[in-house]
Amino acid sequence: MNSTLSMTELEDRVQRIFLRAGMNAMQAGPLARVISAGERDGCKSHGIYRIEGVLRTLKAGKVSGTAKPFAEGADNGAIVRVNAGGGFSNAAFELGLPVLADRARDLGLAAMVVNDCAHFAALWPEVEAVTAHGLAAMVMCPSYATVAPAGGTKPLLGTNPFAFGWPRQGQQPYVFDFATSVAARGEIELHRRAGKSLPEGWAIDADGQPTTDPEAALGGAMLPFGGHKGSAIGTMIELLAGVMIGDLTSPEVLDFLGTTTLAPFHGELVIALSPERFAAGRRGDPFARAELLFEAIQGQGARLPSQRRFAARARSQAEGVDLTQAELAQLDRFLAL
Ligand code: NDP
Ligand code: PYC
Repeated sequence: MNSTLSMTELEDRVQRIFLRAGMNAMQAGPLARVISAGERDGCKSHGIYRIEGVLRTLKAGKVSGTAKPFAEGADNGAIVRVNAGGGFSNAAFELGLPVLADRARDLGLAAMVVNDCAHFAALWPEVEAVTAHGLAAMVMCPSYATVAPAGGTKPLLGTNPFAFGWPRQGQQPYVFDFATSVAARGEIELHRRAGKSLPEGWAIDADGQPTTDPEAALGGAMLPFGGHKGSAIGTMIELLAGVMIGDLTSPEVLDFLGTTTLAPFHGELVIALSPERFAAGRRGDPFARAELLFEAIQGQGARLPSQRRFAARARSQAEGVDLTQAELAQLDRFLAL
């Protein structure tokens, strides 16, 4: 039988787990919010299942639970740089967001570089936060070498998520957010825990042969989505959000950690764009024109990305977040540590 918790109860419980583990409020608060939001929106691969990995990473000394992110560089240019101080990316993002939004409005576009962070989270909370400022957004980061390049057989690229958001007046933004592998690694781990086979085409085993066995997939390599196309986008993310920002690429992250059981440690790139400034009055209001496109998509019976998530959110907000007894017991166990 399942039980429901209100968002406040869930966030409070998750935050207390992290505070008990020695984290400061600056780290624990944003982490509790992002993990609880994952449960609220029906994104189990980045919900409370991630708590265990956070605690493991803290214990292994591969992230600082007491870090205080700080701004780096003092010019007023388009690049806003935040150093996470070895903590989680989420606190650094929250620190840099107001400056990023101001700069993007002033200049037409701005980018936030987050360096030296542990990063395990979904990117849509960040994309949504930028769109709340009336700006379009792109967010990307590497992870650790777990994905074979198209035509290859060994893990090299990360599952490298890419997210995009477009603000909409009076309704939820247009947002997509996905791994550039066929599936996020979290999905493979959840299949393993549930004793379920993977769909075909997700992974290869250590000998480079296709596999539907989650265990063999975790020991082999995941595959990029869309063959050479996903492989190239994954590589672009290594270049822009690894090499270009002076931070680790996915193979370097794996060398640094020596395992994929801890949260990856690298950087992140957040780009904010002002649609009004780019359109500069040509062909009318860009937001109104975007609505025509969304209507045409839905007019064909297709759904917009994030519609499922927003519906799950509305349900959770009305009825509470649904958790199994096993999940609740796990939260209690973490609280008793
Ligand atoms: P999914 O394949 O579950 O979803 C990808 C996106 O596509 C979502 O925005 C989803 O919207 C949308 N979508 C799904 N089906 C349809 C459809 N039929 N029509 C229109 N849109 C659709 O994502 P992944 O498993 O690839 O990634 C899950 C999460 O993992 C992401 O949030 C990502 O940020 C995170 N991740 C994080 C990593 C990290 O290193 N921090 C690494 C890899 C992944 P909806 O949600 O509404 O279904
Ligand atoms: O689900 O692929 C994933 C992932 C990697 C790092 C954080 N999430």
